[in-house]
Amino acid sequence: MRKIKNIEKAAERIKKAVQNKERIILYGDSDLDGISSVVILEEAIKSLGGHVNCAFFPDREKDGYGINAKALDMLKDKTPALFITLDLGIGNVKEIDAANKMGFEVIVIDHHEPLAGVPKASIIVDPKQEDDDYPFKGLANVGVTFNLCEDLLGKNISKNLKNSFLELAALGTIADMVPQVEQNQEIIEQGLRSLKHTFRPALRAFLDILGDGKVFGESMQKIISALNAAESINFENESYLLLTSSDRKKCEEMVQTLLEKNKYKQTQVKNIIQEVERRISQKKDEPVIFEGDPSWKLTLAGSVASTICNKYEKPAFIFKKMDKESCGSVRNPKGTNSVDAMKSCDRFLMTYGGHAQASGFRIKNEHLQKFEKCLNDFFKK
Ligand SMILES: [Mn+2]
Repeated sequence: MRKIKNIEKAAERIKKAVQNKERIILYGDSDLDGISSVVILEEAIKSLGGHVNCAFFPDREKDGYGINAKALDMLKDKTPALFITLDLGIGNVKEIDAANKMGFEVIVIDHHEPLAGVPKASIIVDPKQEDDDYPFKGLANVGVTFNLCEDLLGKNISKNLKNSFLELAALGTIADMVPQVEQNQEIIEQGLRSLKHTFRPALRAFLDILGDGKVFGESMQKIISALNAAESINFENESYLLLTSSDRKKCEEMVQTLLEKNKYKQTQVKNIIQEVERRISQKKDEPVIFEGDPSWKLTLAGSVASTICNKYEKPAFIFKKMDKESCGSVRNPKGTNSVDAMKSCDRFLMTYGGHAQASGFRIKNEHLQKFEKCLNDFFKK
């Protein structure tokens, strides 16, 4: 069977690090895809007898998406170490140069589109890298990581452990909104089947609180949005702490907190959507919806953009406008490509990246108008 490029290499390198008791740092994106990737890789490493020194999650709002200078600065006294990125990293050319200089060895596990150049990581696993001939390109990052964990543990993987990985892989895959076909479909089916009987205290707590174990319906969506509503503070993520906790009582408290937070988040999202709709109703009809505001939270931009994009069937660029820069999320209707659009306007951007249907960007405020026009021109074609 064909494998994702470099996945065996990455597994071998991680095994060696475990044997040699090297320090291992996991650095994941703060959404459920990134978090579930970190959790299952950490548990696979543990099951090999190894130990992860720290799991780090950037706050998208404060620190920005991906690897950033602040994180590297906080981690620099941990060198030498194996620095594994999950659900991010493929776009961090500069930051990975800096990490290399500090003495980290970087392994990138990602599923995002590579941009102009790939970073100088020691190993890159990303089904979307140019010379990867793995036939299925639609895996969520947790799907890629699940493949890696299977390679790491080989025949030693117990049925219970595998099922427990699949439960998180299913939730992360659904949360990341990748197409539910081929291996994604298998992961989701097997994972949800197992979820009903989960041993993981956090998921057990969710099912008990949300009631009657209707895993396939509403409860599951609530679990996903609650886990996605978690915040990363000082590079520590609430959902990660919850999913890795073995304290049943504590899990129940954390689940309640997250459910509350999510409710509040949903109200805020609704308010922003109303404001966006008010604004577009007063404008002339353009191919792209492009709206930002200083009061909008960046962490809500993705949800807002999704709803707007689905409703109006247009690319939606929703951003938080800060003092000098703006940062936002993009959602595109099927058949259009947000990354290609931004590539054609990249002279106005500081950074950008993601997938055809979902991506993000950062821009200097003085370029906002030119960027908007460039996008409209692109989609007029
Ligand atoms: Mn992802």
